[in-house]
This record gives sequence, C-alpha cells and structure tokens, in this order.
Amino acid sequence: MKIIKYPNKNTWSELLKRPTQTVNDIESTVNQIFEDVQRNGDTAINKCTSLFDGADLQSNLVTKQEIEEASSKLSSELKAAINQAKSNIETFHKAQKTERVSVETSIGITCWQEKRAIQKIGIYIPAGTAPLFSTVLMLAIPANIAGCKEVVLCSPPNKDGKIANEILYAAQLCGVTKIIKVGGIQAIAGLTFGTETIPQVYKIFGPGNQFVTVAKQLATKYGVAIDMPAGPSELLVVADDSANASYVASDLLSQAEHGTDSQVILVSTSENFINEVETEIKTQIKVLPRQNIAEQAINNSKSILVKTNEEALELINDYGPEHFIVATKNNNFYVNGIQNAGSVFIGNYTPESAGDYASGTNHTLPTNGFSKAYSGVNLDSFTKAITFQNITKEGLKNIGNTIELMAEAEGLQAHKNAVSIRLKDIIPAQAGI
Ligand code: HSO
Ligand code: ZN
Repeated sequence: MKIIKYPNKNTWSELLKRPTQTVNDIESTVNQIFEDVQRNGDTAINKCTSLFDGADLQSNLVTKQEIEEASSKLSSELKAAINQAKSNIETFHKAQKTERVSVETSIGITCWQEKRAIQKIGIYIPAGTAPLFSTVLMLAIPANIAGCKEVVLCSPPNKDGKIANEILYAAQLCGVTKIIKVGGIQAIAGLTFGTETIPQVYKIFGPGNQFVTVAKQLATKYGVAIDMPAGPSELLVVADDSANASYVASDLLSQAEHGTDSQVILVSTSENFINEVETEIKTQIKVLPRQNIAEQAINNSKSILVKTNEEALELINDYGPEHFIVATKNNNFYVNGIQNAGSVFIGNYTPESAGDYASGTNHTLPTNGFSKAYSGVNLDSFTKAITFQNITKEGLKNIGNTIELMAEAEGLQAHKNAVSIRLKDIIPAQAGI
C-alpha cells in the first residue's frame, strides 16, 4: 500500500478518489440489448445467453429436480453454516419491522402511515470469479420478511448451462419463487420488460459488473426501481497501537481479494502501526489463493498517517466508506462521530467478514461515496410507505378555510371547490342558506 504521511487537507479529495469507471462505451451495448429484449423477448434472451455465456439452453427456468440435486451435493457442514447465517439475518431484519404510525394532527383529522411490500422484485446474482451465494441470503431473506409476493432470481449459467449449487440451495431455502438462468444486461432487460419466462418486476436488487450496473440504471428510466448503483468493494480501517496489526492486515486483504478494483484504506495516528500492518500484509498475501487479485487491489490502496483522531474522522466522513472498521483506544469517538459509512465494525473482534456472511447485518451496501446519501439494503428497501387519512365533519370544519385560502392563492379554484361544496353542507348558515 502507498503510505501517505500527514496529507494536507486540500489534497484529500485527490487522495481519496475512487478508480474511475468508463461508462460511455458500455451504454450503447446496454441500449441495444434492452431494445432487442423489449421487442423479441425470450428469443433475444436466448441469443445473448448463447453469445455471452456460451450456453445453449432448452429452457432457462431452473427445475425442482435441479434444486434437489444441488442440495444433495452440499456438505451438511455448509448447510448448517448457511442455516446459522440465515437465522441471524432473519432476526436482525425482522427487528426492523415498524408499527403503523398514526396521529390526530388536529381534532377530527387522523393521518397514518403503513408499510406495504413491493409485490414483485428481482434479485441479480453474478457468477464471476466466485459465485457469492451469501448475497442470495442478504436479499431473499428480507424480501420474504417484508412479504414480497414474487421474488425472481436471475444468475448467469456456466457453459454447461448450470448455476452454482450453493446459489440454488440458498435460493430455495430463502423463499425465492422463481430461478432463471440468465445473466448480464439481458437479465436486467428481462426483469424490466418481462418476457415469456422472465416476470416483469418493480424493483431490482443485487451487485454486478459494470454492464449490469449500467443496465440497472437504464431500468430506472423504464420505471423500475433499483437498490443502489453498486461499485467495487471498499473498506476503510481506522486503527492505532491498541489494535492488532495482523488482524487489521487480514481485514484489508479480505476486501482486497474481491477484485482488482477493490479499494482498501488504512488510517492511523501511529506510523509504527502502519509499518507493522504493511509487513503483515506482505506475509499474509503470499498464501492467498487469490493473491494476484489482492495484490493489484493493495497496490492501488493507501495507508494514511494523520495527526489526530479529529482529523482522521473528518477524512473518513469525506470519503464515506462502504465498510468502516474502528479499532482504536477511543472507538466511541468514531462511532458517535461517523456521518458517512455503509456499515461500521467495532473493536478487535469484529472482522468485516462477519457482516459479509453471518452476524445479521446486510452486506449490500453503498459504495463510491454513495453512503453520504444512501442506506445499505434493509427491510425498508423491500417496502414502500403508504399514507392514509380520514377526516370527520368536525375536522373539515377545522382546516377547510385554510385549504380554501391556499387553493385560492394558488389560483386553483377546483381545489377550493372540493372543500367549499362540503362546507356548505356542514355549515349551512355560513354558506348563506
Ligand atoms: N463484501 C462484499 C460482500 C461479500 N463478501 C459477499 C463476501 N461475499 C460487499 O462489498
Ligand atoms: Zn466481502
């Protein structure tokens, strides 16, 4: 990692820049595939699957038999692990349920708000260099708790026309209603328009490569919601001499192994600690199966030495990391002061991997500085809030005149009339009868 000592505040934004992503040339491909899928449905989908995934499928629907086979191939240890993770994720997301909020804003005027599930959602699970089936749990479990009726999972098939056993097992375990072998832009286009086999959905969740990310953004132009614009994984650790350098190195490497474009940053007030972590990274990286990937990510990453905790916090809030690990003498200072982060991990025994898999929090989080305005996926991501109101005669008497005056001032006579016509019946004398 590059070590940067006591950087001047006016260099921070350059220092904390994420690797730029090239989007322009991708857009025309995405547009073309969307048009093709909109016009030709499954024919276009199958053509893309053959072209991009090298699979010629009879049907792209996963059958019950395939799911049973997948389940029989997983070890009982892995199934037990998945079950424990599922239980924790369920517990945390169930706790996020909110009661109906109801108030009488003035006498006779009752307003309330209730959450309702988004009825049809799509979950995209990439295949990539490793099929990350944990994301199935992170999306399908809260979808089920929220009460989504249709949960459609799309994932690209390999050349043999198969989806990883772990993905199929997790999907059926967590209540996915339909699994379709389709990936990339064509999957997002299918979920946007609907085809003979792919149901049209109202919201699309899940990570993906740049093509999938641009496709999800295009889906929004057709009225489909998305969870968030996802980018490469990120981790920022703030740590001092009270932390364990080998633990911190292991955390940095855990995110670095995701992809060559992953970003990991260490911020510390101790130069000695930074040097210790650097040494540890060099030792630990040697034995990683994904050493090549991690190495490239580490080469683009930084250790930043700062003077004070206050300065560190300001820099971290400027950056807005996806994941934020705090391992210092004064964790509360950071925990209370953090404004921009997707998910925070506190203390020496809280590795980021815990949140990736099994502690209960969601691992679908805002990257690329989006934590300044976006939340990670949570129960509310699968619901929308509907407001209700019920006004009595007395209530309308209370606010009727206010509405009339405001409508008149806006020049909207029909709005005013909708009140006046009722007030005439409620207060006949005032209406001059
Ligand atoms: N850290 C990833 C999620 C993940 N990690 C899945 C392992 N599997 C999100 O940035
Ligand atoms: Zn991870």
